[in-house]
Amino acid sequence: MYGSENLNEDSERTAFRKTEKKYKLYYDSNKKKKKLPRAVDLSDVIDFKAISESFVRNEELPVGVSKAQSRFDNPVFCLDACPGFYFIPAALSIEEQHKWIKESLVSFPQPPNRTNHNAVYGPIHSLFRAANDKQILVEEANDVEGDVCSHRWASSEEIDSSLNGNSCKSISASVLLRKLRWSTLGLQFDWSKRGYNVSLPHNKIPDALSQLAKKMAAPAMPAGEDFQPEAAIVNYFGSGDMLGGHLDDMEVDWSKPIVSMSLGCKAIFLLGGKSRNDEPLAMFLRSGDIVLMSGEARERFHGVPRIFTDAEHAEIGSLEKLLSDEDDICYLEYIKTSRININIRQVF
Ligand SMILES: O=C(O)CCC(=O)C(=O)O
Repeated sequence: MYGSENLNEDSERTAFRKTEKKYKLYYDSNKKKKKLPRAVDLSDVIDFKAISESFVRNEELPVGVSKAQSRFDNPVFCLDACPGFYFIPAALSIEEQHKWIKESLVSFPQPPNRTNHNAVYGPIHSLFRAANDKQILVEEANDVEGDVCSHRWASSEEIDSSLNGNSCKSISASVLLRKLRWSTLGLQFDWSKRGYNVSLPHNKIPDALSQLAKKMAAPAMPAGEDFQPEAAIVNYFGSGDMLGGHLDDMEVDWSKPIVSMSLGCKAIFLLGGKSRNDEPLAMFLRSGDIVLMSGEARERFHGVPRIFTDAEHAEIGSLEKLLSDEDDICYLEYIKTSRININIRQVF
């Protein structure tokens, strides 16, 4: 999945790649050499919020969109041409969004959960707190084998005084937080092997997340079966970040959905076909939306070419209001320019 941005010449020419390029964030410079985001035509992007509002008003749906059976208050939509794909607009309340943003920043990247930083720095504890305290990660010493370094958090004053000018490798927690791209919960996914490594130490998916995923998975579940959340990948996007087209095919039973929740800035999601040559549909994902992909939909390439961090398009006004307390400013500062996706999976 990650690394799929490293594309060869052939994949550069596929319909999926062309659509990714259409929506990706590019900058142009104006006469004063100021970088400005290039305008993009969003008229083809499916807007399930608008569809939902018009459905609630007059029970009308655009051609190709249907309402699925569900016990939720909010309507659940499907696309007639994409069996197994479900979209639940505004599935999470603003309070739930707040809770999961906080968890995604504070507890989900905590060891034994792995993050993209593991490969370089080993396990890192308390990254979010360290970023808020303006701490710096310093390399202490190589271990006996000489290939694993231990690290600790230090303040800049400590570095200036106690390290006495000795050069040592260091990086600020705020840079590491900005570069946090994923963390994995429950059974740990091994990106190098593109599979789950059940021998890696792990905690179970937190109970509240598991309960939420079970409830949200219901519209896509085979009759009489219960969703068993065993693993989750948390993706963190900053401005300019994208998730290239990929398939999630490492789970055993594709009849079970992937439950995918969006938090923070609005994004564009591309839902393609079984080949990268199939032209994908583009749709907006907003904070609180949930997507389910099960059955045939599991065989479709999908990705996120862009997030919107400008005030007009990010659409996080209600979150901004909720996070205006002093205690929450740190979350607001992060989420104002970021998006988090938590996708929960049954592995076996
Ligand atoms: O960020 C998203 O909404 C999609 C995430 C995704 O496709 C994945 O992690 O497999």
